[in-house]
Amino acid sequence: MNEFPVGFVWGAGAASYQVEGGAYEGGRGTTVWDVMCWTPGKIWDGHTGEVGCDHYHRWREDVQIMKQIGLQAYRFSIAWTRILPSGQGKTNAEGIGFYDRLVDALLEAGIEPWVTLFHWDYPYELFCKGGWLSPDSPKWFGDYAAVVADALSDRVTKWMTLNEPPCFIGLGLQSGDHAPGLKLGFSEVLRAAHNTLLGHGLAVQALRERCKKKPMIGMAMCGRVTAPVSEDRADVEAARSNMFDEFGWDVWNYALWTDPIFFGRYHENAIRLYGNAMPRVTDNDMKIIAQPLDFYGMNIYSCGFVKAGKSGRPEHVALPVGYGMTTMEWPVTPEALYWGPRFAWERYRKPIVITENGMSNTDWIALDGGVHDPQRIDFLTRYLKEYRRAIEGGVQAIGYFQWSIMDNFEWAHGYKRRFGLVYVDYPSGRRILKDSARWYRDVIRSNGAGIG
Ligand code: IFM
Repeated sequence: MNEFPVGFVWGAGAASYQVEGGAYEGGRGTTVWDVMCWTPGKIWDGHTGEVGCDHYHRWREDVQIMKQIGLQAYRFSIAWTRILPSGQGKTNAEGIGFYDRLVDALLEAGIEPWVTLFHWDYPYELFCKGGWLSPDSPKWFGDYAAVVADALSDRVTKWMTLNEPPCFIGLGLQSGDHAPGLKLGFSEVLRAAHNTLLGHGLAVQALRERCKKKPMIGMAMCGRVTAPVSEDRADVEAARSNMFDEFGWDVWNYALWTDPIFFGRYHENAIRLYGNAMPRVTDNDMKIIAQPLDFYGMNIYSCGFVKAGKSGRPEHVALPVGYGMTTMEWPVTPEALYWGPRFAWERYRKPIVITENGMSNTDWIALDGGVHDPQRIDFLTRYLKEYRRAIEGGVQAIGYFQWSIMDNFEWAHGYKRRFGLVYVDYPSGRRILKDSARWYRDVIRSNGAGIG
């Protein structure tokens, strides 16, 4: 198989706080990321998302660029506080109007909108009321989902509830590297995690109840992908076990999140290890969380490797000295896009969508005026080949979203990391297609055959 399956979706993504800018315009309410950026020393070089890529003003041009690249789908997130400036209560017509126009322009350009409800820009007013720790937080999120469904579901049919809960809970509430910058104890971290799962469930219910067109619903999850050092059965089982059965005092195990969603229960190893730190869970909670989903969105950038140790337990295997890495200092491990989808498919039997994959690179404008990024082309080619191998091996996978359509605000790293297919010259706002954007256009045109 050279091509990907018929109907496979090729897209790229971005998130509201990372690209929009217009932070004080259109009635948008304050978010925890605004506050994080105002806090000295939190973000590299004092950068903020106040202007971002100025997508809030340049969205028409951006849609045309997406069209030029031939994107079939664009994954973007809604800024909760553009819709509900306080996070709940009064809606903001101007904010809804922004996404209304964006959705219309995308459809007009033949690009399908894939909407993420929450990609980390949590309403500051709700944070002050307890944020994800509040027992009311699931309802706040569910109510917000209902408002968005009412506004956009006559045209939008692809939905993701949460983007990467391990990040906004783990980095936001446990390590404090991301907004809101808290360092909570583990039982509170788990309580907040449980509330996000409940919020996810209520949002799915709201979408199913209110969408005017039949929705396809998933979320965009991340976690620790593990690959075996060989295809030996014992190594493969060790890797699978490491990915789903090994828990630490953090939130990076996929199963912590998606076992409740797909199986309606927490993993027994988590329950055993965390003991009294586990949240009090009712049967009704699990009914809410385990809403049927249509796809499993995975954001995958790299993986670790294990082998079967003497006791049969997974043993970590270090990468060779001098291994390739991106400017995020993430290892270049294309196997992640084989083993991640394969293990997830085998465990949950839900169609996979790679909702993020890409790399940050040392891109700049060359003397000839172009932006040449052969590393990104090589990186994406390697990863896509592994994804195709997984599909050939029987994994049901229905889409791929490159991260990101354009360079953007990379959270605590500010603008120092460039992930885009499109280069953004921040002082002028000028967009320049990188070589990888043209390469991706050919990949899309050939339904993946172009990767060789
Ligand atoms: O930029 C982020 C994105 O917001 C969430 N997933 C990982 C990307 C790269 O760090």
